[in-house]
Parts: sequence; C-alpha cells; structure tokens
Amino acid sequence: VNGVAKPKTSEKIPVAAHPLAEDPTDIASNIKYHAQYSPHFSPVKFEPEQAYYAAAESVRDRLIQQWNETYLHYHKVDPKQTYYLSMEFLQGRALTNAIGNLDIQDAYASALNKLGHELEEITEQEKDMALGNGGLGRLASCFLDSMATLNLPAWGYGLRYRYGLFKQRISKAGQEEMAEDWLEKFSPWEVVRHDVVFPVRFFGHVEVLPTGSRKWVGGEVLQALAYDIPIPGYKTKNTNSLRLWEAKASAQDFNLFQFNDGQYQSAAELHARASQICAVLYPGDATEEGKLLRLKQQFFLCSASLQDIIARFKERKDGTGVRAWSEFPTKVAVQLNDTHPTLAIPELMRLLMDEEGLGWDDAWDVTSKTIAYTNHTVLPEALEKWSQVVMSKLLPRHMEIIEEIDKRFIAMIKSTRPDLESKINDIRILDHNPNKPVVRMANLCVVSGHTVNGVAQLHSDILKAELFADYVSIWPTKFQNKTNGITPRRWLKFCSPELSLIITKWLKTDKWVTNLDLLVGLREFADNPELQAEWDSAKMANKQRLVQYISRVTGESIDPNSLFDIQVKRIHEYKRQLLNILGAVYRYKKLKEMSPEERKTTTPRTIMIGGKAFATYTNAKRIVKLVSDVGAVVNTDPEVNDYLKVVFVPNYNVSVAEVLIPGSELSQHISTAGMEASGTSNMKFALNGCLIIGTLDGANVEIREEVGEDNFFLFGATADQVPQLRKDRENGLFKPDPRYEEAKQFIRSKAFGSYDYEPLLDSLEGNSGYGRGDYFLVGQDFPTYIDTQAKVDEAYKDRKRWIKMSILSTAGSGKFSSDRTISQYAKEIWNIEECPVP
Ligand code: GPQ
Repeated sequence: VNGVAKPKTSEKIPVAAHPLAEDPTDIASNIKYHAQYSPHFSPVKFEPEQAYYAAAESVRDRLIQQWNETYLHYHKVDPKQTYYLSMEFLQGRALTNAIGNLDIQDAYASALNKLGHELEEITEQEKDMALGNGGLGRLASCFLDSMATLNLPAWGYGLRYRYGLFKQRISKAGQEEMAEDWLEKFSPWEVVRHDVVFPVRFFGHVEVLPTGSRKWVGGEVLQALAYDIPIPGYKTKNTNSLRLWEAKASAQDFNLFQFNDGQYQSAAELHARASQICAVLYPGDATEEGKLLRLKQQFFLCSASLQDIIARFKERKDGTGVRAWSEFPTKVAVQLNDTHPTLAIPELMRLLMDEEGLGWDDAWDVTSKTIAYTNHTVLPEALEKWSQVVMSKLLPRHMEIIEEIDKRFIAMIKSTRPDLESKINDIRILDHNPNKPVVRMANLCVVSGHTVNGVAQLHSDILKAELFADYVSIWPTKFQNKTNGITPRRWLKFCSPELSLIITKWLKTDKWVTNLDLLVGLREFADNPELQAEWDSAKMANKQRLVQYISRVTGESIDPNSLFDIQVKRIHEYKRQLLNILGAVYRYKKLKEMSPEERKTTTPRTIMIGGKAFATYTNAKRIVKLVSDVGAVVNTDPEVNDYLKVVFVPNYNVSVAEVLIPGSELSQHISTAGMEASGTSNMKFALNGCLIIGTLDGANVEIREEVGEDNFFLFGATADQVPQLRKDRENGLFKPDPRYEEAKQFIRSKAFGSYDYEPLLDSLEGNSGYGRGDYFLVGQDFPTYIDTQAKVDEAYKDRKRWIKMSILSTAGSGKFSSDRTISQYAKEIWNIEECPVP
C-alpha cells in the first residue's frame, strides 16, 4: 500500500492485548493497537517513525498506570514534597530511558522484532526534548531521575517551550541557528491536563481595599495550562511528574465582533501575546521587548507553579478543616534552580497576604522556611539584575513586596549589625544606581531563602569567601555545598551497555546502578589482564559507534585507533575552547615540521570539539568558525592526516552526548580556575572510563581526589592565583611562551583561511570585551597545557597503563551519582523522606 513495505511477521500479531503485557507477543499486539488506533498517522504505514510513536505510546500506558498510583499514594500519605522550579529541563530522549527504567528492555526489543523493527533503530526516531541550554538544564533532568529512583515525593516545574534550544548548522560562514520544533508531530510523553489551569496576571496596578489590604488588579490575564511528563524511577513503581506550563488566552479574550469586521489581528491580540510566552527558550534580551518577555516567562513559571502548590496543599488537608498556614513549610519545599525563578519569593508572599489574608510576618515566616536557592555561577554578567522600572510596570505588587523586603533587611542590619552599615549598598536587594536602578535577584534569594548552596566544593567555598561573604557573617549556617551529580542510568547503563555488562560481571552484581559507590570494587581488578582486555574491547566498540556517527554527520572518516580527545560543552570564552584549538594548531605545526619517520613516533589523535554558541555571542561564534577552519585544513593535509584530525561535531545535544561520551578516551575540562561552578560532563566522561585533562576548577577538584592524581592530567593556574595573574598581566608583567606566540602567529599567517580572526586573537592581547587583555588567561596556561598534552601522548603509548587508568577512572566515579546529590538535598535542605509506592 502506497509503496510501504509491510513487515512480514506482523500479520500474526493480533491488535490490542493488555497494556501492561509482559510477554513480547502481547506487547507487540499492544504496539500494533497504538499504530492502528492512534489518530496521528495513516494506519497503513508502519515505518520506523510510526513504530517509534506506537512503541512510545505503549510504554506511556505503563507509565500512566504507575504515575496515577504514585499520585494517589502521595495524596494519601501526604508527605512533605519538594518542587524543583527551573526555567530549563534538558530531558533528551525518553524512550530508551523509560524502557530501561521500567526494566522491559528485552521484551520491547523482541516485540519490535516481531513487528519487523529494531529497538535501536526506532529509538533514533525520537527528537530530543531540549528545553534547556546546557549544564543547568541537564542537571535538573538528572535530578528528576534520581528523585523518582529514590522514591522521593518531588516534582519538577518548568515551561513548555515550543522551540527549545536551536538546531546548530555549520556552514562556510560558521554557526547558523535554526528553530527546532520538538512538537512538530507531537510528543507521546506529555499529557495535557485540561483540569489544571491557573490565571496569571501581567501589568495592571495595586488597589488599596477598605480593609487596608492591597490587591493587584487590571492589566492582562493569561491562563497557564499544565502539561505533565511522567518521570519513571529506575526499577521502582514511583513515577513522578515534570509539570510544564503553557500560556493560553481564553475564549472571552477573542473578539468575535472585531474578527467578523475583518480586524483579524486585533481580534486575537491576547492570544498572540499568550503564544509568545512559551514560544522560545531564552529569547534574545538585547532589546527592551526581549527583556520584558523573559521576565514574563519567569513570572509565568513562578505564579502558575505556586498556585498549583497551594491548591495541592489545601486539597490534602485530610478532612480536618482548614490547615494552618504555619504547616505549609512542613509540607512544601521549593528549590530555585539559580535565580531565574526568584519571583517565586514575592509571588508566594503576595498569594499568602493578598489572597489568603496572612499578615507580613506570618507570610514571611512561611516563605523563608519554604524557599531555598542554588547558585550556579559566580560570573558577574550572569548574575541577574532586573530593571526596577520594568519590574514596576509588569509586576507592580511584586515590586512593592521586594521594596518592603529590602527595607526590612536594611533595618535589621542597622539594628543588629552596625559594623555592616558601610556595606549596605552592596548587600541590599535594590541597587539605586541613578542610571539604571535594578533588583539584584541573587541578593533577594539569599535574604529570603533558608538555605543557599553552591554546586561543587570549590564553588561553594568561593561563594562563601567572596560573592556572599557578608551574608555568611549574618547567617553563618545558611550556606551549604551540594556537589552536582549525574544519573548513572542514562550516563552509563543505557548509553554504554557493553561496559555496563562488564562492570556487572566483575562486581558480580548490578547493584552499582543504584549504589554507584560499589564501583570502587573495580579497583582490585584494575591490573587484571582479562578485565583489561574486555574493557579495551568495550571501549573500542563504543569508539567504532562514534566513528560511524562522525562519518554520518560530518562526512569525516576518523581512525578508531587514534586517541579520541573530546571537548563538548557550550562555547564560552571562560571554558577556553580557544586554548584547545590553539593547542591543536601548535600540534599541527610541529607535525608539519617533522620528518615522516619522526611523525611515526607520535600518538595519533582525533580532536573533537562540539557545542553551541549563544546566537549573539560573537567571539564564541568566531571560535566555532576557527575550529571548523582548522579542521578543513588539517583533515585534508595528506602529510599529517594519519596523525591528527580536528572535527567540529555539529549540533551537540543530549543524544549526541550519549554517543560521544562512551567513545571518548580523553576529555578536556580546561576552564580558567574559579570560573566553572562545577561542570557535569566531566563526571559523565570520568564515569565512562575517559581520562580528564583539566584545571583545578569546579568538580574537577573532587574528581581528581576520587580517581587519584595519577589518573588525572592536571595543569594550569589555581583559582587563588588568578587575581594576581590578572593584575600582573595588566601591569605588563606577563611573558608569553614562544610556543604560544608561534601558534597565534600561525593563525595570523592565514594558514587556516582568510577569515578575520583578528578580533578573537585580539582578545588574547589586551583589547578584550572585558577591558583587560586575556582575561581568561589562555596565554598564562598555554605552556603547562602543552606540556601536559605531551604527557597524555606518552601515557597513551602504554596500552596497559592507559586501560588501567581508564578502569580506575570509572572505579573512582561513585561519588558523582545524582542519587548521592539528591539524597543530600533531601536530608540537608528539603527535610523530605522517601515515600515508596507499595
Ligand atoms: N550553568 Cl548560571 C548553566 O548551564 N547555565 C546557567 O545559566 C548557569 C550555570 C552551569 C554551570 O556553568 C556549570 O558549571 C554547572 O555544572 C551547571 O550549571 C550545573 O550546576
């Protein structure tokens, strides 16, 4: 029919069968049922795409079953529950993860076989759910996995962006961005909740009622509609929710009269404005309109989520009548994923005071006991500041509340800490800079929240010693560290099944999947030639998979016997992809200068760099262009081809990471010390037996402690040296290494084409956007970087030693499970307990 080949075997499979079938034949019939009766496609087609949707819907049936049981169980037990508010969730694909967590992998693989399909092939059909930029969003998604796996009553709240992170294309001009429509067909993983709708107001004004209380009225009111994504835990019934809000206007807001009069646009004006709210993740904020839209997005998330949380709190009052509001913090913990959802603070205050009738002190007591804040960066330009003018216009009542919090904070300082009076302007919330008065969101979070945490030990120490030092003297016990983690399900078990089987075999248990500390058990076998051989061949299989992938997306053929050296993360000057590529340029130049015999003694390398540059970040885009230009020259140079390739991996995202990370042998985490709060891909690489070359920054410090210094290639200045080195640099005291000069000169000589790299190279010389030359200390760290890379080359020549280091890297990665991180949040910040569904 229509030229579509029907799988031969599927005729034997009856349509339907129980949705929770165990037997592959029954599962196959259930998949067939979805293919026939889901209204999305013509039932005659059953190509991989249709098979994906049908299989996904069949898996979803199971999730929904468990999910309903989970909700009812939580409702009955009424435990304290955590709500994780985040503007980003980088979920990636869901099918492999759901099948793996439900432990129905084999049954689904064989069911699909019966229908003429391969599970691996159909999982490739799924689009990534990319509602985030990078580390912060992926962390939120790893946390959801751990919360469910640990049976914690804990939910995520976010926004249902139509266009998530853009799709990156690499052309002659460098990076091009394209909208990525993950909802183009539909998502089988979301369930729209037409019964969960809350009004969210913008603009308007504050009215004083006869009672003296205040009320926000007027303006425009949109509706927040809930879409739920079920989040299964690993081998547990508990299935939590990720609730994403979409903005809608209601039918009353549609002006039928105007429409019939031919005024189509003005008739549906509010509908158009509603559809802008969730249209894109991180709309550009260079314009005032852009800034306003982002602030609207943030408030939309906060307001809808808090109304929902309050409604649930009231609903669970177990028939004893009205619940005391003082109980709220014993039932609700709200975690702010960085400052983006800070408006949850004044919004909770407003709801409690203006809607529920609490006085300031009671509302403040509830709010500050409920909310906790995680900081993810110390970069000054990333600390959010909102214009007071914009805030007053969009959210007049919230601005009043923020002013009151600020006023009371200052009064408290004056009465209890006169020694801090001179610092009030730094630590208060409002900054009355006459040019642009702003609200400092991090200050608001620190003043209002009960706990503030950093995301790696070094980062938390820097927060306490620098950014938040004065607050530490006011509230010494408010500050904590929660070193980030990653889920071992997605980032080892499912993305590297070969290595996982070997680990299970040698540890004689698969309990490591939920107790990652058990990986230390591998240490005693690190020298065992049998394990080494198996390890080597699993890594090689993963490298082969990567070779195929690179060939498919770039057309480049890379040598699986070369050292696979990878740096993948957002492109940012502080992450120093420029140091990496300058190193590659230097390596290329040295190879060119060698005799053919000499070249044969070197370690062949494939350097892969991937990541997206923010659309308006010019220097980051120049870095992308430089990497691909260097690749274009190096990869077509027959003299060096067998020894070096440089590949820009396009469109880096979660599912690309799932192919790259298992196949990597060396990965680069080379940020200027003190600037990367944690990093989380470093943990994924280490867990997959990939060695790290890195600075003493973020979680690198702890990874090195855990895997052992012999298994970590360390270089570069330390965080405490950085300020002095910057000063020296400004005072002309920096003496560049000749090798560094040589690499830059080589680029300037147009060896990699005639594109104007001058502005980029200039940032290394003294004219950077930061107003100081080489703010990120690329020149300072270049010589030790090159020396350390030479050590890597030497180590790789000794296969046995390398494999042993690789095993020890995995063995030392147990600490970096997000299960550990989340257990610590649960005990030390949220005060919640597990609530397993029987
Ligand atoms: N991070 Cl503030 C982001 O990905 N986006 C952000 O807006 C902020 C931080 C990252 C941070 O750069 C990494 O070092 C962390 O590992 C990651 O958050 C998760 O904590």
